[in-house]
Amino acid sequence: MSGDLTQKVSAGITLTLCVAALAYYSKSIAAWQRGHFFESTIQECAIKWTNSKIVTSEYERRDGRKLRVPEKLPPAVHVDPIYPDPILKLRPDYFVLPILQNGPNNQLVGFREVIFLAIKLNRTVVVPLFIKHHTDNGTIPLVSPVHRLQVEDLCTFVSCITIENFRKACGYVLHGMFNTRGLKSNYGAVVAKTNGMKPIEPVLPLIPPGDMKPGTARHYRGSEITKLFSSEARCVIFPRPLTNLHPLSRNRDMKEFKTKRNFIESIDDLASASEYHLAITIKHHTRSPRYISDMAKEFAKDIMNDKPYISIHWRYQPNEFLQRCKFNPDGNAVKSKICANAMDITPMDIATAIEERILSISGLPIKTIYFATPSSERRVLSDVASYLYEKHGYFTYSSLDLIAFMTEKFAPCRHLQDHFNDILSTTEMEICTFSSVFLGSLRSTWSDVVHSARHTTDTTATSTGSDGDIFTLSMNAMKRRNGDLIDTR
Ligand SMILES: Nc1nc2c(ncn2[C@@H]2O[C@H](COP(=O)(O)OP(=O)(O)O)[C@@H](O)[C@H]2O)c(=O)[nH]1
Ligand SMILES: [Mg+2]
Repeated sequence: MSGDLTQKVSAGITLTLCVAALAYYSKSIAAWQRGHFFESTIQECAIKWTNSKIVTSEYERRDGRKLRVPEKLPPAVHVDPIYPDPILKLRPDYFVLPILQNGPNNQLVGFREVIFLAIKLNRTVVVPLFIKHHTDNGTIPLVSPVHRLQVEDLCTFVSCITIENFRKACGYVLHGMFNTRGLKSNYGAVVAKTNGMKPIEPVLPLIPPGDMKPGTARHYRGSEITKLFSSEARCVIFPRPLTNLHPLSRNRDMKEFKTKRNFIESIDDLASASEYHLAITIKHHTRSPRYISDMAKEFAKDIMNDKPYISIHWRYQPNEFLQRCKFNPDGNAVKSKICANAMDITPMDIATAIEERILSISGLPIKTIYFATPSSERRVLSDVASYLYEKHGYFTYSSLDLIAFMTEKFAPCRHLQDHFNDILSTTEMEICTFSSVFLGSLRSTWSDVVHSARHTTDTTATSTGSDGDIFTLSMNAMKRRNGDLIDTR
């Protein structure tokens, strides 16, 4: 039956592609008959992904161009924020530039931390460079911020400038670096160089001063930010932000928030807001780009027939994610649990976990599944899908369907094709965000970002009360199968 399902899925994809090709060619023949073949075949990209304020070439550097520091440094000039009248207007001549690292969702989580800090320190946020995931090789390594967030949503909330205006506003000089990590002493100078700027001193001054142990990160609370990081240095970088800041790394209170749904909407709100409240508002304003959300909604409507669906994220590829099992110097308990069990979980265990969750939801007849996973895990996906189809007639969709959908949509969009995998992953995250129920992968930021988006997005479809973690559910199914766990269902 596994073969049947695979055949069914590929037959579906082939059919979709054939219909698309037929539609395309019949249009072309009609155009040729009308005598204007050439004009009509050059289709316009219908996806509205651009933002007129963001110059793609400044963020993607497609030609591999290295930025040069001007020989004679021009004086610093005043620059306006990207949107002139944001809700939270911050000092226009003090800045913080995040230097992002790791995978796309680590970058997003880190960026949120810097926004929090910028608001507390009253500094304009520099919209930073975003990097592609290391598995996304062979493509341009940088991706414009317009493919990672809805820049307008962020920059009408808080003062932002672009990276090229940051250089101009700083006279091409960096003045300091927040001292949040134990880094090599030349780190600041290297960052300055890659951004076409100069450090004010050969070793960029640290804020606060003092050496940190190599490889360590500073953890701090919101209430400590002003004391630690206030400075007269105007143009400052924040190296490799991630989860240093306490309130942003917690997902608690989410349920309470869902019912209140009161974001910070004015500078007066900010004065009385809790740190948690600010953190959640920042998450709300750093959601995925609207064109990607729209594409996810269209996929759910047109391809998954607008049915209520459960989404799953399975992230445990042996050759990538589980490689981090080699490094667990602190003996982190959650990580140890994943490393000890992930390889023994079978597709049948995952299918059992999904089946049990679907059957436990009363009042919502779910028969449709979206299974998100990196491409190397498609075998797991196909076995899970066949089991659930055979036993219950549940129909599983996955990136295979989404790829076919996006390939057709992106045919006239040359620029988007260059970022296909990056956009594919974000679109899958959006499909999970809008699902009725979501089962994510423990210790994956991809899943964590989806969990928080489900709480900070306006949608009626989501019912976060039944959300959970597919790893623990599958591990329990495995333990019951092995007789290591008493069946208490
Ligand atoms: N298309 C797709 N890509 C995935 C999926 N899960 C992980 N990836 C890939 O792995 C990257 C996730 O890295 P990151 O954002 O750092 O999250 P984390 O590694 O799960 O904590 C994504 O950018 C994708 O390239 C998935 O379900 N679908
Ligand atoms: Mg990662």
